[in-house]
Amino acid sequence: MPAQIGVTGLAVMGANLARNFARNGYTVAVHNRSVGKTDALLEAHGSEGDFIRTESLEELVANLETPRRVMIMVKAGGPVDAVIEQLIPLLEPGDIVIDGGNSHYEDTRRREAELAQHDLHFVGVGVSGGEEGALLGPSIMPGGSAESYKALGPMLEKISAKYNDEPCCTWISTDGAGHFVKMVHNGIEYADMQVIGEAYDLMRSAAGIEPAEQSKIFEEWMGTSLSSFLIEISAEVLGHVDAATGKPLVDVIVDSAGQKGTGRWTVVSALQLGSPVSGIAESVFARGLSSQRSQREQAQSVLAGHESTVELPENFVEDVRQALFASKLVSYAQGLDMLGSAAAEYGWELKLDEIASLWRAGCIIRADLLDEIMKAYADGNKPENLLLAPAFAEAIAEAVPAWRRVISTAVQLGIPVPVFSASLAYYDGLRRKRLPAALIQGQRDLFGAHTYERIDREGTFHTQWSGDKTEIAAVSTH
Ligand code: NBP
Repeated sequence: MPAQIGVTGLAVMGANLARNFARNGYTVAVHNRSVGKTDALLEAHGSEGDFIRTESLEELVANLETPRRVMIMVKAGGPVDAVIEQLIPLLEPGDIVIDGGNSHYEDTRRREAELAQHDLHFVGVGVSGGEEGALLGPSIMPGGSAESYKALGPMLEKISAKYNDEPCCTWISTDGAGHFVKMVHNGIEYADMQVIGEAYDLMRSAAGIEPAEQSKIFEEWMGTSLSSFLIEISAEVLGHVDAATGKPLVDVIVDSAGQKGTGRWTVVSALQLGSPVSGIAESVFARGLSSQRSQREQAQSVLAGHESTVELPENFVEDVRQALFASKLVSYAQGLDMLGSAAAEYGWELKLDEIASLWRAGCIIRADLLDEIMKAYADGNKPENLLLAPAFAEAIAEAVPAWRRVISTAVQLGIPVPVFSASLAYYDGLRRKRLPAALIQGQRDLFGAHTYERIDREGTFHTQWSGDKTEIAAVSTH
């Protein structure tokens, strides 16, 4: 029997996805550049379902039913292009090439256009959930043509994570939309992790609450609007004692956070789109700062702090919880707003309620909050910003007093809370009647004749700064 899908690239992600397809009843043809990985997979897990062992891409393709579905799970970047190049002459019009790796969405857009010239479908699929998700059910964000989804979607939905029996997989939109949404998901993940880190640091450094006790606090927070996978695992990490030293594990881990690049991609894309994802950006920068160990070491003795003593409010822990919740909401609002900007730029029809629904299981940012986000965008509701949806405007308003208190405390004590602060600045910036951008427009007009608009008249204007300072109507040079 021919296979319904072929997977090439059997390192950890490809092998686990292949097993997931096989465990769900599909016949899977498997291939890896070096045959050792194929044999290792079949030896260890060949009994889990129907696999067809192949040694070349020719053999892989020859074993597939039509339209052929070939999933590429090799290292992102050049290797994906190399495999595509080898596949093109082997395939026929209507066949579907799927890239389930962490590819940049611009690469996916380019590849989709190239393969369309050969009448081949190219589907960039965002897959979230790491190794375990790939095996047991990831959150899946497929792009590509709607037509290709008809032949591929049901299979992806079957192997995806389920939330109340609903698959965490739906067609996102054309070309690179799936990889774009996955990328923004990762940006939100960075911010979500950082705000939890800031909450921990505040409770530890300002209130002296030890990790073991914080673990219990985080467990309690699982019963609140913060309930999420990241809060749950934070409780576990904070409660873990290092066997070698008897200290809390968090105290013996080097405080430099790594990154693989998708958070950075989110911020670069946001800058290109003019999308103000300040909280997400600060979370990426915070990881960067944490990694500058030499500078940090020197700064400890060189840079003065001048911290003040602060009397903590009685309900400091609850204040921190509210500040964390509000900052987290802003991260989601910024990420979703960025999706809106990308949709306008690339002509994607992104349904934000469906996207929120995909993230409810299988992925790192799964959280109860996503149900509420879905509701905010359901029934044709299109708040321009998540924070403008009535339920969220109300929820964040309740947290604002605590949010301000917590950030003031952090500033007085010299505890950096970059995402808490950037998120509050975003919130205040959004709601403020007048911004100093008016002065910036004046400056730009003075030094570069960039012109400005007036609040009381249509048109574009320029003040003749180096002349008699009268105002003239001008053609915009923006
Ligand atoms: P890797 O990213 O480590 O890539 C290893 C695979 O690429 C091997 O099968 C290797 O073949 C193959 N390969 C390379 Br390298 N160059 C090749 C080439 N020129 N031609 C053909 N094959 C080539 O694998 P991974 O960690 O399983 O990740 C796969 C994808 O999934 C990546 O895009 C990664 O970023 C993404 N990923 C996602 C998550 C997630 O949570 N969503 C987690 C981890 C990874 P060989 O065995 O012959 O060397």
